[in-house]
This record gives sequence, structure tokens and C-alpha cells, in this order.
Amino acid sequence: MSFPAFPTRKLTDAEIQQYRDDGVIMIKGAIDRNWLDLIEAGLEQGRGDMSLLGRFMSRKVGGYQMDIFLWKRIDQIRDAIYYGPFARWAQQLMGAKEVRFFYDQMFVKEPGTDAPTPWHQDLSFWPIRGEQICSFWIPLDPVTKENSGLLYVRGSHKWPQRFKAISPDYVAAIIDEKMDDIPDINAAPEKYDLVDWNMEPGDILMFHPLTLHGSYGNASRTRRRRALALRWTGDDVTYQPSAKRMPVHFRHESAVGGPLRGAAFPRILPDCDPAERALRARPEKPMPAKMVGSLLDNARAAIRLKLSGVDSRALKQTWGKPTQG
Ligand SMILES: O=C(O)CCC(=O)C(=O)O
Repeated sequence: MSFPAFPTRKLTDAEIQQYRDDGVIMIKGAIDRNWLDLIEAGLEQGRGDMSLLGRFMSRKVGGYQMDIFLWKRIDQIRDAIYYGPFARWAQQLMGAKEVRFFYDQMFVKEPGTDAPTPWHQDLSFWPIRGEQICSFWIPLDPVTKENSGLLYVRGSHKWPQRFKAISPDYVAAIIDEKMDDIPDINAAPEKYDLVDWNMEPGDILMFHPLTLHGSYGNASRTRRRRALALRWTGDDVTYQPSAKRMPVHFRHESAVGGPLRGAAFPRILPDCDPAERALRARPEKPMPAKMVGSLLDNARAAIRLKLSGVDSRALKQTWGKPTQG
């Protein structure tokens, strides 16, 4: 068997066209049980042993557990990324030759948590730019709108606006006050082409980094909602950090304005870079100096936003209980 594994099937031309038109597609029954079990085992390990960053991200929002870069410390997640079928799908979807892994993110909402994921575009706060970027969202539990299935604004990846990045914990450091305010979509849903799916474990969402998306809290009393997002980049992507974009706390050699390079963003296709992979032989921790730098940036950003009249509380959105249908 060769790795990364080949998916159960290729994406059809119609699915790729739909991704280009709508900015999101849902593929039913895409993931074999063995890969799903591997991811679930890794995610459960991550839930029980959160990183410092994850604890920081999850501190303000009761019942909403988030963490990133799990693959740096959890073998099952790393193996799913290096050996699973995901990189080949990303390659086909993006039409790319080279595929690099950008990062993973865990999103878990406990039953009864009312914490939404505010509407946002991912690319507005990512430290990369390019056309060939996509995310896969992999639920480990059955999801509906009631227990926090994702919602998308169809076609919004083609809108000209770049919206202020509103994260679930309202992190000031990634809010760029020069960007547009996100409209209060749920206050006037009839104005938007909203789309969502009921999903089962094994289904996968593939979406463009500019497609507006978000989710309600988990109104179910019994059903936890666990998901892992995997982010991929292709040939044209460059490293474009800024004080108002998500910091990367792991080692890499990408020059500003240049292609992604190094072990934080490992190359998976057309083949692995042995030097990058060797660096992941042992679990890796984020660099403490970079973490402290991020905390200071965040404090400075909160002051800057207040002084410039952007109060992060004013950016809160209408998210009541989901309406069915
Ligand atoms: O799971 C969620 O509620 C949020 C997912 C998300 O925003 C993402 O994967 O980019």
C-alpha cells in the first residue's frame, strides 16, 4: 500500500465545480471507519490532555473546547495527516501539485452549551495568502443544526469584503479594525443563501477559506458534538504574517512573502520531506518565547481596539436557538 492512502473514490467534476461555485461541499460516507477511529482516538487524547494554548482558547466559553496543532503531540492525528486519504482529496480539490498541511483544530461542544461559533472567514486572520487553500471539517458524532452543525453562506467566498475575524473567544489580536464589519446574518437570514447539512461520522465538509461559516451552540441535552478540522495548502500559498493574524508557535523556515517551508507546515504530496518528518519524531511543544509574545500582542491589540473605538463586545452577533428547516 502506498501512502498517503488513496480515498475511497475521487471527487467528481460536478463536486469540484460545486466547491468552486458555492465555496463548500459535503461528501457523504467519504471516510473509512479505520481512519475515523484513528482520528477519534487522537481527538479523545487531545480532549483529555489539552495544550496550554488550547486551555487559553477555551477559557472564556463554557462547554466549548478548542485546541490547535494537535498533530504535533498526538501520534494518531499525525498519522491521519501523513498517511490518511485527506491530502489526496485536498490535492484534487485545489488542483495542486504540492500539498502542505497547514494546521488542525479541534472543536468540541458539550450538550447544552450555548456558545456559538460566530460567523467568520478563516483567511482574514490566517498568516498565509493564496488561492489553493482549503479546510476539511470531520465530525465524530452525528450533527444537525440543533447540536451545532456548521452553517455556511453559499458563494460568500466570492464576495469582495474581508471581514473582521471574530473568534469564539473574541481574541483581540486577530481583529483588524481596517476590515469590514460582519453583517448580523442571523438577524436577517432571509437576505442570505444559507446552507447546512445533517451529517454522520464518515461524512466530510470541504470548504474554501473565505466562505463565511459559523454554528449555533449545542442545544441537544444528550449529544456532544466533536469535530476535527484539517487545513491544507497548495502551490501558490505564501507566508504573510502580521501582528493582526494568527501567530504560529512552532518552528518553520518560511520567509515572509515566500512559500511555506519547514516542519510546522509539512509537505505531504507529492512526497514527504524526510527532514521535516524527522523533526516530528518526538512530540513537539510550542516555543515559550513565541507564546509569551502572543499574549503581549493580544493585550496590546485589546488596548488598540478600544482606543480606535472598536469594542469587541460590539462585534457580538445574534445567535439564539437554531430554527429547524
Ligand atoms: O466547529 C465549529 O463550530 C467551527 C469550525 C470552524 O470554524 C472551522 O473549521 O473553520
